[in-house]
Amino acid sequence: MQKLTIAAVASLSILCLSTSGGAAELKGKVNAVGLRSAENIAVYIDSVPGKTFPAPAAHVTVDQTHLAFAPHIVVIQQGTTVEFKNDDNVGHNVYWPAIHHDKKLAHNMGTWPQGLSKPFTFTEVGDVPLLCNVHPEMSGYIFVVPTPYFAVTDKDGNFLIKDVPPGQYTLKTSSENGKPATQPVTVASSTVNVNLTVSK
Ligand SMILES: [Cu+2]
Repeated sequence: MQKLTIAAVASLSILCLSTSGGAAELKGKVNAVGLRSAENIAVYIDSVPGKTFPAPAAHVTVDQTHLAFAPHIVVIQQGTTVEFKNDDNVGHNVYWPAIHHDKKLAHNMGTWPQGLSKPFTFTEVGDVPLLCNVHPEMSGYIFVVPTPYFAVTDKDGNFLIKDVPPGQYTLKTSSENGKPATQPVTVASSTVNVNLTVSK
């Protein structure tokens, strides 16, 4: 019985060591000035010196449902494949007029019916405004960021980025209506609190 307890304690401490591993979490709040809300703002670390990040294997789905893109805002790591899915009983189109204001990266995915999805792999970093040429009122956003260290703010502007290795970074924001903000941040081995201001 006692042996079992010791073994359990030992494995628990190994687990703690391996999950912390010197990594920390970045916890913060975005203060939105002149915006309707602080929700749906992408916050990300723009680079980790000396590190590159392989494209994630997992695909991300952007749905077209009830005549809207869902979720309205998606943040993905560079190289991620997005499955654009039509869940409405009308045909939808997906196109973007530019990526990060570069019109050469405009793309039209075409139009397809309910139940089908089409993949696209985003290799360029930047803001991707999503539109549907069947329904001009539909809009969405994909923010393609260069690292896996990103989050989206909740309705109160809070965000949490987990498992960040120690170092000095630049934290950046992207949002539908706000100007991009940057903030230097030093991450040690515990929770780091950071506040950012995003203005219109
Ligand atoms: Cu549509």
